[in-house]
Amino acid sequence: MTAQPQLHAPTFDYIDSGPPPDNSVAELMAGLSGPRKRVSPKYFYDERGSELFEQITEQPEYYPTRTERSILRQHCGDIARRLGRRQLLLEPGAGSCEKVRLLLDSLQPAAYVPMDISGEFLCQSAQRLTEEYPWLPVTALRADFTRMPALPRALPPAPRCLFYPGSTLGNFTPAEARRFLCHAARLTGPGGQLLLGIDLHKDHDVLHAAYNDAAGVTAAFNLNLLNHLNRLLDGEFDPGAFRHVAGYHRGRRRIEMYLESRHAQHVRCGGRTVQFRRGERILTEYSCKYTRHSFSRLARQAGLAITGHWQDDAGLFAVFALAGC
Ligand code: AVJ
Repeated sequence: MTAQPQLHAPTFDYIDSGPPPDNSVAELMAGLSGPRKRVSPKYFYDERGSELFEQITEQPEYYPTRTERSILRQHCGDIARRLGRRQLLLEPGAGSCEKVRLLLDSLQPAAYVPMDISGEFLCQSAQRLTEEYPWLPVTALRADFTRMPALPRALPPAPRCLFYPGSTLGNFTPAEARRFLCHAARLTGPGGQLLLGIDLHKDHDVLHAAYNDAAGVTAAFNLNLLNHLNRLLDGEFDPGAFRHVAGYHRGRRRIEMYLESRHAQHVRCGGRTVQFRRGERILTEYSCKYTRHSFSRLARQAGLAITGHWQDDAGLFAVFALAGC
């Protein structure tokens, strides 16, 4: 057991950079009115959606979360050697701050900065973490990382490392992912590093099953989006009139998830009527999969080089360390 730094009064700080401008109604109606209807996957995560996602991670077919955890648990010592200790550890979209626990004892960060747009949930999760790790200064930041120009000046001066687990980068198209990596590199600054969880390209059937679990939890997660839209848009979506569709696009190496209209219908929402043809789809999520080669190419395009790579024996998932090149 590595020596714990001097215990001192746990320092917990919560910085609320204010709610991001709420243009969700305009954004949603624009997506529902276009020729190819789409809704951002961020709208999956209302309270029920977050619960359903936790259930997805327990399904036998959905391997990413448990595989990433086993990689972090098994290689935390080597990861800490590669990244170095006493870093300022940043985590966008930290939510429950679950995964970082697997690294804290090895990484011994100088401080931890979980960020998330859902302030309350983040604050509770971060405070719980402070109680369990009294030696770790925690500054929880309510912010939309993708819109954040700079980090608060109040943070301790230490080399920065950005932790982005769960293959959440996969929700971005490669162009958006490149922009995200450039933004992350800018915020971590010179000498900064990134540690990312990336789901790997693999056998079609394994991927198909992971997004079409036998228990139907992913289908419920996808359909629950319509309940969330009804609340946000004062809408009349009937989840029963849509069906869950998820398939792997081999050419583009991504899972494409849709809600498909079972019959022609008119839906009132956002003060307007949206028409659906029978079989018409709403794109709800891309989940891009990478190979080591395709990910290193993406990283290079963002001015980053792979400095560390850890994956499970079956080659299902990988954790990459990156630094500016
Ligand atoms: C949280 C975005 C990584 O794409 O695998 C799980 C979300 N969607 N099942 C993923 C998700 C359907 C998940 N990410």
